[in-house]
Amino acid sequence: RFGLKKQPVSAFIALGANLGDAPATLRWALGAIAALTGTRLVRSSSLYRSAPIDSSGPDYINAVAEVATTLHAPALLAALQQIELAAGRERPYRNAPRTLDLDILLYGDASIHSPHLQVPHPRMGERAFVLVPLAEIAPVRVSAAQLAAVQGQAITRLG
Ligand code: PH2
Ligand code: MG
Ligand code: MG
Repeated sequence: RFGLKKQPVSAFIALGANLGDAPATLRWALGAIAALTGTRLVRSSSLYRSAPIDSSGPDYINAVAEVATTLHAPALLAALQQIELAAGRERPYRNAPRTLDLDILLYGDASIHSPHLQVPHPRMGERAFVLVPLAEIAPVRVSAAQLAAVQGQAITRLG
């Protein structure tokens, strides 16, 4: 209605890269996310380094960012895919090494089960490279049991 603005939703985005200058690409991507229409970057985690999980190639650099956005989830996904493409993302096969991967982890408290978008991200609970940076910026979103379940996966916070 006239005079009322859409309420922003808090969403968490996982960033990952293991080709090219991954730290530089992740920093660039955070700026590109912050510049999206109707979207504010609330906070972002440190950068982390870890070995590929169910993937190959060089070590990954990962981070997690929280945004407040008025974009609905499919529009946010489309915008993130545009940023991936701008970073030279190619998809030769599933879990191939990549210049940039941007995944929606959480979108408010929504449960989304469409062919192209599943939220919460179905594998986030199995991955230290998601849970550790998420716990850094949103400790209430990650339980001690979840962190314990991935403690065998080595992950290094970059200075
Ligand atoms: N992403 C994957 C598969 N494996 N491993 C690490 N360490 N970091 C990732 O971002 C990652 C992965 C699929 O998106
Ligand atoms: Mg991914
Ligand atoms: Mg992805």
